[in-house]
Amino acid sequence: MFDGKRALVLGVANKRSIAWAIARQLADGGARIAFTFQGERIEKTVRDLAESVSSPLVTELDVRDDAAIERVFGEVAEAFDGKLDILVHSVAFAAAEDLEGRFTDTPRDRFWLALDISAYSLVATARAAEPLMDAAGGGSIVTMTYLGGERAVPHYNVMGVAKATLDSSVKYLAWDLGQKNIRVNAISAGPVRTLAARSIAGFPTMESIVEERAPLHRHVGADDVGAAAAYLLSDAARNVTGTTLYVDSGFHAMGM
Ligand code: NAD
Ligand code: 0WE
Repeated sequence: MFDGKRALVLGVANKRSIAWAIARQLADGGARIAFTFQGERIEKTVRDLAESVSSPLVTELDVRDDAAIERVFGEVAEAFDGKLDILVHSVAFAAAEDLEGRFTDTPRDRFWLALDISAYSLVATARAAEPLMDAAGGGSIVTMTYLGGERAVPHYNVMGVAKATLDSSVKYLAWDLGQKNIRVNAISAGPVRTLAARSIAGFPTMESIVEERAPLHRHVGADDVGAAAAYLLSDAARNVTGTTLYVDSGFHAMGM
């Protein structure tokens, strides 16, 4: 499905990362995949995972850093002959203290931190990918979102505001980049047990709520998200852009 395709994947932290489930799908389909990681702490883990899919490029990227974004896309251009077909954006962060207590109490600096890392980073990386995707004759970009950007989910707080910004950015990017045959879509996943999720108090309760109330009565795994991403990133979704695909066992469809 991805034979000869060139992909860049942002947001692998370990083997449980949603980004890694997506990368495996791309690798199984025959894509070449470059990876970025954030921070020395996870460098070895990401390098080992990348090596298992014969990645040509593993490089550090903190998405807050414009100069680093420019450097990384230069490295990607070099690795892939100036072309890129696929960008996977699977990055989010809010200060741990802002994912508990009241949204009302979010201070200014940490509000902007969450939006910078979790929403603006899609705009900055899509812009950097644009010339490489243009050179490839088009491309597909997928980002990860959550229902907490549309509805108030207790404790999701400033991350919800960041996801609302991300969701809207998907639509404006889809409009701008559609001109160059670049598609931009989001996947809204139900709670998945990853590094970013496991540290959240009450996460098992969230899985139970999905199992009880969602039409399919089962919680979501990273593999489920990987399979949906494979569709959006493939030619099967050639006329799909600016949309959100829910991989949440149908939870979002319920009112009670
Ligand atoms: P994860 O911890 O495996 O991935 C989050 C990634 O964000 C990590 O790789 C981390 O290094 C990266 N990151 C954080 N700050 C960064 C920075 N400044 N620069 C570059 N990278 C940075 O967890 P995950 O659950 O796989 O999260 C991936 C995406 O999926 C996020 O956007 C998250 O909001 C979204 N999502 C997760 C769930 C869930 O329940 N796990 C549900 C819906 C959406
Ligand atoms: O997007 C997310 C979580 C993203 C996330 C996780 C962390 C944990 C560690 C962002 N920043 C941080 N910062 C840290 O210090 N999800 C969709 C998973 C999630 O997180 C929640 C949820 C769900 C679901 C937080 C509260 C309530 C529900």
